[in-house]
Amino acid sequence: MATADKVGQEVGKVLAKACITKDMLEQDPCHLPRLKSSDFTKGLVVELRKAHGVSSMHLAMQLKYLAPLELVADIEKCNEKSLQNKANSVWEEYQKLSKNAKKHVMADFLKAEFQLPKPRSATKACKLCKRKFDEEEQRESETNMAEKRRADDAEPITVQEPKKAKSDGTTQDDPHWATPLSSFQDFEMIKILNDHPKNKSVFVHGKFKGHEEEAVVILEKTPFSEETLPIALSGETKLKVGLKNDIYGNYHGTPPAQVNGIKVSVVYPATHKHLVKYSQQETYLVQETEDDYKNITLPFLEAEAFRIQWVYNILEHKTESERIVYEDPDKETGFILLPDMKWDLKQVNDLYLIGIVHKHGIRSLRDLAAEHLPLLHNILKKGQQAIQEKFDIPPCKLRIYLHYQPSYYHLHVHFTHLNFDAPGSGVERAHLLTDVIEHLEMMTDYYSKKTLSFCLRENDQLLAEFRKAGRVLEKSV
Ligand code: M7G
Repeated sequence: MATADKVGQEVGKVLAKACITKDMLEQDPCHLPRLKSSDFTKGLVVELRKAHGVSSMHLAMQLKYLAPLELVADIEKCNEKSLQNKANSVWEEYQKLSKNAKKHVMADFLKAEFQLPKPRSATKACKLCKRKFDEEEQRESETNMAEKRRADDAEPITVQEPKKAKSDGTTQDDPHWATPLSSFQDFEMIKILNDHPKNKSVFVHGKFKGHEEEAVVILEKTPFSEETLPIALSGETKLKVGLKNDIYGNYHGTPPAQVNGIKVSVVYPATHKHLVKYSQQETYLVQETEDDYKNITLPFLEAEAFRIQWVYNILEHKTESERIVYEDPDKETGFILLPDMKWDLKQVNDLYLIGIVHKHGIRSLRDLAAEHLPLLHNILKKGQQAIQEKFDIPPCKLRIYLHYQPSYYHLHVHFTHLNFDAPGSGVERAHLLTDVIEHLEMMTDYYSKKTLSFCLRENDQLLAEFRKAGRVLEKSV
């Protein structure tokens, strides 16, 4: 609640000054009209950032959506490295609060009397923010110093550092696909890879005109949320009658854009493995013994595993740092807890977070032994605590598990809401963290010895390897 209080006070003050109404907060800010300049003084955002540190920066970003265009330009020029990234996350920050916390924010907001904040040094109420701000400033200045040192140390003839080639053939210099998309203009659909009418999602293979790289796009209709229902059930939703018979009616409804969003995930450039992963295929259950792992799986995944650069980016705070829900930085037992790519953070009943361990070299469940128990206990306990604090969800409403096989071979734990039928939470793939802990407590080499079952798909190369070794039960014996 302490966090919600803090957010409440800050949001309240700033929003009141910016003349942002309760209604506006309940809508997706991208759809709102911008405020008039006079409502919003130039420099306010910067002042707030100085005064309150990181959490005000989040606020600033929310305001960015509402602010007059010239101020937006100003915010963008702020020269704060992480400012742009945070911009995209600020709305999520507010959305992530529990219903109660949101009410809190609102209450503070409605009764707020605006006062320009005192200078940072005089701010007592925001010690935490100030500390974060100081740390961030220090980190930035260290990075700048390091960059400067590198430049100073460079051979005089080297004007620029040589561009490093990445494994996908592009260079470090901003490949075209590094820019976030703003629409699907120029997208050319090649094929529907898979279609899930039940989940209301579709997986599409395509390309962008003029570019060679392939893309996988996943479109998914999102669940309704209590907060947006009043908009969906208002005069703004147009209804076209399909059938009316006595007391029964069917309609085709067209709700306003802000409650009509879909979740869009894009893998671009997508590799052949991604296309296989997202394609519809027959699946087969295999039982992997200790020997199968050593002779078939391990050599295969050493050669073939998915790139895990995205994991290192998260662990090194290069990407998604503003989305981190909790971090324990300990090198042995620490981890980062953050929203899974699959969760849009719009509602907690499909909550999906992942805890990624700081320690390198633990590929999967198979590598776990009793020596990892402190790490696993820590993830379980601190993960539960963080989710309770942040989202008001108790441990008894969480499904906490590891996948075997995972797609990415750097140990991570899935945290999903019990009410959510998350993909991959079935018995052939999910292993409850509490069970894993207990098994290791009983027997340290449990997971290197145990025969583990999992599904493989028709086009999966690993299935071919199991078939080659005669290890797929195609007929009953
Ligand atoms: P997994 O068990 O290795 O494979 O889980 P799965 O994807 O087949 O389930 C990896 C988890 O990481 C999945 O739940 C992914 O949705 C999630 N994930 C994958 N990527 C590339 C990202 C990412 O870039 N950011 C975040 N936050 N989550 C990701």
